[in-house]
Amino acid sequence: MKRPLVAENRFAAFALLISTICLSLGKALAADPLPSPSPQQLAWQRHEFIAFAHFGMNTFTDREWGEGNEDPKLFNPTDFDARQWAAVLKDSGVKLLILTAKHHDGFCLWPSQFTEHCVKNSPWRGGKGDVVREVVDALREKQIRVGLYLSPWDRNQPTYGDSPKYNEHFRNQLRELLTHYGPIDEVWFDGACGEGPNGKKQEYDWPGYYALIRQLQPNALIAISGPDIRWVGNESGAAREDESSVVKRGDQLAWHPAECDVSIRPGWFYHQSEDSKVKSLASLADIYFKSVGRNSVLLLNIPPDRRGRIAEADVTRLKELRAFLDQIYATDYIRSATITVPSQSDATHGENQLNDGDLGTYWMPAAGQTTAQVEFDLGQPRTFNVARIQENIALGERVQAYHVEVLADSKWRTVTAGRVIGQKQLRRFPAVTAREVRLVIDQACAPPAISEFGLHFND
Ligand code: FUL
Repeated sequence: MKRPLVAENRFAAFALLISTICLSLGKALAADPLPSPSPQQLAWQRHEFIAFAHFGMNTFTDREWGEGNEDPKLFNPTDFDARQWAAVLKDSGVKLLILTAKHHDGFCLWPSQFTEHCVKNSPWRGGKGDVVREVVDALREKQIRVGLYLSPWDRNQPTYGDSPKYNEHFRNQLRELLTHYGPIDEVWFDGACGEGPNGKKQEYDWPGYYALIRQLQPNALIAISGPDIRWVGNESGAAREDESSVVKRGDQLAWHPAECDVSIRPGWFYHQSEDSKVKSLASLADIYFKSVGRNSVLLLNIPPDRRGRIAEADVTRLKELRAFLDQIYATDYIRSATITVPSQSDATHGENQLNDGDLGTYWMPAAGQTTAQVEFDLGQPRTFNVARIQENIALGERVQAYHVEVLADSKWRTVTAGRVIGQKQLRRFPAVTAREVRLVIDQACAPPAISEFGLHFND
């Protein structure tokens, strides 16, 4: 139902994504400087798992898209508790939360001086409340980073469609959000651009919005309809195999990592009727493998309910997910393996850095080699079905083809193979029992820099 109006920009981003090319570049890429992340993009990619909270007028009207003419008095959470959100997120391993400060209906969760359509005219906290403030404070107490969703499409604002006027209004709102709440790490722009009053078409001033963000919050990443983080192209939480952070923009290559947004429930907002439709653990685990495990960031939406709390069903499922992930990562047969390299490793980037648990250190073959192999002796036969491979993406995505082999019945056989590694690959395959394992880099556009390798068992 949201498809027809979902951003032109999101589809433009998708077209761009289709032309993702790191791998097909082969030698050409080696000649060019290798794209690599900004320090902010690098930190963000290493978060791996972040969350969305869709909360606002729609929570109280039981809708997904409001019309913009809702009475602000309808917004009235009965037991609002941002600390409960922060505690649940912390326990789940979420590193950043993006709050819908304003969705398409235009209702603002902070007391904006530029509109009456906001919390100050609601009965909640006697009209003195500020959801953004409470959420930001609760997140910071738990060292969770903050992102904000500010919908450019605004169905309430009378100036919408009167392009210069609305652009000014939108910049005013951005300025409020980016100056009153401390450091903001991600600004999330959906590109939806519905009709204004009398069929007027709003032209968004994207360059102006970006310039203001850069000025006020130079460390904030601008996502989706923005230059720093791209939409993966679907809302089901699945990246493609070999999803790359390197995309083609005109004649140039750029670093534009993928974010997989998906809701824990069918809708983006809370609906009591969906309490029994919270995604199963199996489905969330699959999403995790297909997003985090495919070199992308998982942005999981967890919509608070009408009390202003994360509902019990969601809390339970998040606990299950955390336990599942902890159990997978807890056993890593490479941690105690003996590692050897048939040819030589680089003098400062030896093979023992592959299992030190530190993403900043890495193994690199000697003498500028772009193919290489590393062997692991697990000490005794072990049963595993997940290989974890991580590049040091601070140096770009270098690997263009790799595979993992195991020695079983005196024969080496390939259990998984791929092209992109990037921040993290979690490669699933039928369980195999073996003592000797090899990671083979078949092709790379520069000497490969592999941070970590792991072997796990997914029950
Ligand atoms: C979409 C919006 O239209 C949905 O309501 C939701 O906010 C989703 C994350 O982005 O484009």
